[in-house]
Amino acid sequence: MRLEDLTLIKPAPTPGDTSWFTHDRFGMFIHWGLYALGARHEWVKSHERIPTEVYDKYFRHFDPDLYDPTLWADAAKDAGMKYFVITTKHHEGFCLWDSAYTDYKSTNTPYGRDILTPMVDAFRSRGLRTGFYHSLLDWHHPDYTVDNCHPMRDNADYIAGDKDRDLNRYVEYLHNQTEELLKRYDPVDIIWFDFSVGASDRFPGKGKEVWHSEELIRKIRSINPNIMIDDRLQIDQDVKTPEQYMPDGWYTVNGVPVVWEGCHTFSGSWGYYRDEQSWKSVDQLLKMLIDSVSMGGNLLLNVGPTGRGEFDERAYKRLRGIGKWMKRHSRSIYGCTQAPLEFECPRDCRYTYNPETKRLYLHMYSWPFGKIRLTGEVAEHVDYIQILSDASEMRFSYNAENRTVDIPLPVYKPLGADIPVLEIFLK
Ligand code: H79
Repeated sequence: MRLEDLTLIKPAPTPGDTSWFTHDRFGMFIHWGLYALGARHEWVKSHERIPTEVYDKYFRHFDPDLYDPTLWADAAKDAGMKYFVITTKHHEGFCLWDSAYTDYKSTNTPYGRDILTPMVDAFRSRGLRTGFYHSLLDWHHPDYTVDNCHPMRDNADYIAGDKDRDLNRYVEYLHNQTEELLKRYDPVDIIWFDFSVGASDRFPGKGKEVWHSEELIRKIRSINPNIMIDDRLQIDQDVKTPEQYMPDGWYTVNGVPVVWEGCHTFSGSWGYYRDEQSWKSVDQLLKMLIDSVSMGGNLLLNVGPTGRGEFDERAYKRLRGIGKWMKRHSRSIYGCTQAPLEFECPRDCRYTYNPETKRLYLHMYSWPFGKIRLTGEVAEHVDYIQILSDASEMRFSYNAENRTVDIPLPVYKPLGADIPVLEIFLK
């Protein structure tokens, strides 16, 4: 078959501009709010049923004296990330920017300053694109009614108070703040809402009717027609967002492959969690990135900064490890997607493919003994092979009768290639 005739999956078109996104592939999620002080999960208010008057201790003590977003932006850039998504507001309701619609914001804490503006400036100045995560849930707003995620879901008195709460006033606040953010920080590249709440036998859910999602999307596009909007307003827009699990193939909706981005944590929680011991290794994280791109998706990898405003050492260690690999291997990530369906991938390996340069990338998750063999259609297209980390030639022999390409390997894995990649130039 000719190279042009092979089957390359392209995701379904969307209303916004996803072209940069499916090229860049790798972004940094940042979860930062008052819960950094609790340091035991961003859902601590809900998990521990903490009333707002008690949770207020974090507001009164929020003073991240070491906050310097240029350090964060450098860390993201050095790790090879191309965009970032920051929690402008998480479920707790605390706002990182100087909103005209609330007093529950960073300027009114002991820190006394707007957090978002210097962050956006720092990341943009380093060439990263900007995304805003914005919580649909709000456990602080007086008009937000109780649902099955709410911290007061077991408090009968608080629940009784729902009769005086006007959820529409909250939704107006949500719309106003969204417009405020998108205008003040225009152009925002991604707006990442989270999430529509399911109904339970005790409480109704909250979805597209409650949020007035259609109207909200219209308002957003009137400010910025190209912006990417996620799927959690209960109306699919530009990107599907599998959270903390790996799809087993290209993410599909009704059988149609779509633009998708997996979001993952280093250690399980999103906000800073001091005592969490379940940190993933650099090797695991890199494989999650490679796996995602090999299935046509992106990876949004989360950092939860501390209450003093820093990424902790465990996060830095992983970001640096990822950056070390990305420095020599990002060519197998940026601009890449799933390989043509006709290509059979050798054992313990993952392909990614750059359709522009016509280069195929073979990621070797284990280093086999003696040789590696490409079989079938792919063997017909091999023009030249090198190890990506050092551009050292890999000689090979093509056998037309068996349709194989055999690539002899040294016994040892090449230095500096923790997950070795063969760059295969196709013809
Ligand atoms: O922001 C991060 C998470 O805090 C947020 N999404 C990412 C990006 C998120 N975490 N979990 N969820 C969204 C959905 C989980 C919801 C619940 Fe439950 C689990 C609701 C019902 C079961 C636990 C039990 C909390 C409330 C009841």
